[in-house]
Amino acid sequence: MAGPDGRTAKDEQLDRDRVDPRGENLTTDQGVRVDDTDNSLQAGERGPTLMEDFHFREKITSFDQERIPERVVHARGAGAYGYFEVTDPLTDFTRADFLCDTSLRTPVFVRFSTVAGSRGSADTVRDVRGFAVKFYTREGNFDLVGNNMPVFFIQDAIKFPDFVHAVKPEPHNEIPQAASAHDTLWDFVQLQPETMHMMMWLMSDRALPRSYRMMQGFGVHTFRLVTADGRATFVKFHWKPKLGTHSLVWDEVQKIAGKDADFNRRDLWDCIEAGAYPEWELGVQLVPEEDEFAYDVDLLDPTKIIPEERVPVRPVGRLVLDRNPENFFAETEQVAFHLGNVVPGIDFSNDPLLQGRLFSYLDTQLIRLGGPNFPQLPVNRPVAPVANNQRDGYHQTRVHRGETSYAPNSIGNGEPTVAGPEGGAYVHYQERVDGNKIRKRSESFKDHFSQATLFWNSMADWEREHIVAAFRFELGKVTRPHIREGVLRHLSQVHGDLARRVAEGLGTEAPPSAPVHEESSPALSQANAPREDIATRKVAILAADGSDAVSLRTVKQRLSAAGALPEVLAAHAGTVTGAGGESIPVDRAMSTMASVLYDAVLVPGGDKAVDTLTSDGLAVHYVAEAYKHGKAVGALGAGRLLLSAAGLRDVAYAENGVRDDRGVVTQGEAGDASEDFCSTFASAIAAHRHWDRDVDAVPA
Ligand code: HDD
Repeated sequence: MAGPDGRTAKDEQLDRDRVDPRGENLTTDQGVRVDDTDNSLQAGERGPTLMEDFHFREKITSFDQERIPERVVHARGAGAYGYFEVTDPLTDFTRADFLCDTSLRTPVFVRFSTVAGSRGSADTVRDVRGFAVKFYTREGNFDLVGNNMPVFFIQDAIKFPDFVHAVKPEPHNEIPQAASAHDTLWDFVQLQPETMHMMMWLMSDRALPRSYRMMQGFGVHTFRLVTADGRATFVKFHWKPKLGTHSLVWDEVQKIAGKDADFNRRDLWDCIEAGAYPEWELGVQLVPEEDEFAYDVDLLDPTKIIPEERVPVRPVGRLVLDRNPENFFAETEQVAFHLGNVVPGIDFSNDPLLQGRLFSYLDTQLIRLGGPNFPQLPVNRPVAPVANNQRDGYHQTRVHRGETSYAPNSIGNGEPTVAGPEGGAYVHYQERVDGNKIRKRSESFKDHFSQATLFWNSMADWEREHIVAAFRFELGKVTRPHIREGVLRHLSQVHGDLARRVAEGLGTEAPPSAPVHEESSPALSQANAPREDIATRKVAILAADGSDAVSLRTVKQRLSAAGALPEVLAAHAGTVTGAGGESIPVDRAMSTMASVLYDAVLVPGGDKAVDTLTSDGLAVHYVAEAYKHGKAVGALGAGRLLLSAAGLRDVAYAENGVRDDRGVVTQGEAGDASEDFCSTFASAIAAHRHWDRDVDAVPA
């Protein structure tokens, strides 16, 4: 599916759809050239506008109707094209050829999103992130519409409108935007304990991804893989980011929401433009049909995981995003995902959340994209050929030839004909179903707390601290005491320690807690994410007139060589003059950026420069804030003085040689940055954050 130049069938198809008005004369939609688009047609210079001004009317009408309804949920998003390659074929489990044939490069479009906020809301809010992948396979489109958390808030799709109404801004005043910290969400939670496992994820750092490129993805539900001879295996899909799973912190995300509301979107765009292509590994957890009841959780319950330690995640392929869309509206806004888009070899389970989604996505596209022909939009169109008797409707762009649009027919040779399984047709898995029609939740869905406890047990100390702080913040914003009490009652069933610590922050007592199990799943902790790579990490180098240009250049080159993105910041744009009279180009003025937009801060030596920086409150703040957020902070020679000016008092600095004290890396000697300094600083950045610091005493 990829040409010799790596271009996919989807790329070729999209090329044919593109229009480029550059270099053309301005015309109306009817192709008539226009002589003036600045002045409407009037009866006299100061007279009224005339109805016959067709250009004016067409231009304004088109503008008036530019907007389509934003998505009810996941309105805020960013997308990219790329490809998927299977590395370990699943031939024994499925007939889907994109999962079996290692020579295929299947084109994809991926859209990441937040859930609750409107289309214009900030990227960095506490929320679940959507991770929706459209595979344009040779056998039709397959959509894997997942999230960055492996479970969901509710067990049955019929509760989805209730949940979404509760988490969205409150209906009387439309406040708060893109935030779960309000009464209605927590009221729902206290009355619906099945939310508790997901609430643990939502209150954890998983809800604050550093980058879309650094988050996991999950298909959430149990699906089925099916072979050509009709044998099925349960499957759960996992995406693992090559760069590891990393998060921001709460104080940081709140500030970034103001400093750069497009933080995650920009990050995705910039990295793809720079050729640093985001990559994930696709993994599967496979459960034979006969083991359906072998676990203490029901595989059909979307509020549960199967711990990786019990069923390992088998890596099977890789996803690479290597091209930004050309037009946000046409592609990212109009892309239409649907769980019902499956290809032969992939089938559903009876998960009641999944079953309901099978209805909802198609339904929503019909209203959002205005009728049944949205699969013809370029971003939605399969690369597999489409032929059927569906006709007409709003926005029909195809000109169907022939006399017949029905089956069976004799006039048109009976075409298009059905293929049958040998011809590659989709055949539904023949599951035997037998039961009474009832509205009743299965008894096997009843345990709402054990896996919330599992999650808590699996966290590192710093992750627990962040979870406690999140619950305190969110419940602290809840105005009705009975809602807070209701949630605390649930928390006491998750873990007594959690409930007690949250209650303390709310100035109240936790209800008595029952004993809980002690199992944990190390795979759930971000503390166990890979931490070797500094690729695409952003480093702020603080400079002023008199900075040691030699050491600055050395560190910058070393970091860049490892794929990091160091930038020189100074009080003003342009250049500063180094200690030896060198001209140092400034990438950005300090005031246009902020410490929270970087992964690390470095202060080169140079007495005069450090003097200037210590008396610049903004520079001091860059260092203090980076330290408080657990980031790597580096200083060479006199640069150490800026660190002390920033209040980093309990830190041990190098007197000579190099010292790394909990991610604060210093070199005693003035002069060029040593090899040791560069590599120690790089490791401190790769560690992502350093939570063993006492950050409370540092003002920022
Ligand atoms: Fe959903 C969008 C993920 C439950 C109904 N959902 C949407 C998107 C993602 C998810 C990633 C954005 C797709 C895009 O980028 O365009 N949704 C999930 C996951 C769920 C889930 C992982 C649980 C496991 N969703 C869910 C339920 C329902 C919906 C139970 C309804 C019964 N979701 C929708 C929707 C959306 C949507 C209203 C809004 C816009 C759209 O579909 O295209 O139909």
